[in-house]
Amino acid sequence: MATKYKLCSFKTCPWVHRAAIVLQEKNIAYDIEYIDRDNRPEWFLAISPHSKVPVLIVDEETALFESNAIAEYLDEVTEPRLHPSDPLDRAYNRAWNDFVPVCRKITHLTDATDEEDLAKRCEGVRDIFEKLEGALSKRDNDGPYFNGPDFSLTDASYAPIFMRFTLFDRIHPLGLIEEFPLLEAWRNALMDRPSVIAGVVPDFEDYWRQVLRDRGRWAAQFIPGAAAAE
Ligand SMILES: N[C@@H](CCC(=O)N[C@@H](CS)C(=O)NCC(=O)O)C(=O)O
Repeated sequence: MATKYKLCSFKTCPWVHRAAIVLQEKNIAYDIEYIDRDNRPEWFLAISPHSKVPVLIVDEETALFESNAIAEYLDEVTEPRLHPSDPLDRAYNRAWNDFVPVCRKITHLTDATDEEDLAKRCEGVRDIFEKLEGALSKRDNDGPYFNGPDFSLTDASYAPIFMRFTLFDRIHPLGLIEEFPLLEAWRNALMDRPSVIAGVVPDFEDYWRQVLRDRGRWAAQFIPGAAAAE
């Protein structure tokens, strides 16, 4: 019998998005349950040691937490393998996957309180972009993905971050990613990938904007029609 998977999620969570992309890439059927971030149910708190999503419930029995562990598990049990087959390449990819938490600075652009704060945050993002551009420049191929023509777990790790960056950049263009041509091409390829699109709710961009408004973020003023809606 096929293994049953249920993904516990918040709609905007980039870490859940990473797990969903891997499920999509492998054509694995799964249920998804969205829980209320501000009112997490008892059953969820009982299975998530740090009370965070994602949790992947396997066969209604084992609760896997941590998006990286979930992605690696799914990669081991279902073809096509997304991690490179060469051990050194695989370790190198894992190392860059471990760099993803540093990239939270990119998604936290939404926390900017004014233009000055945003400019400071952009400096941090530029520093990360420089490092990623450096990694991409070491490829001996034309991409477009992290390792080249084949989509990998590392692409699944970074796609959620770049999607959120892109949504921010659309409401308040920063002119930042354009400084890094390899990174921009990688971002564009990730944004077009069907698994990346299918890994979030339909109308995710509208939902993301709504959350920005609901949380009263400074940047919400840049959403087209924001002033008229007030
Ligand atoms: N390292 C974790 C991070 C997961 C994470 O931070 N999830 C956020 C949602 S995007 C969360 O559940 N936050 C709730 C909280 O911090 O209380 C992973 O990769 O799965």
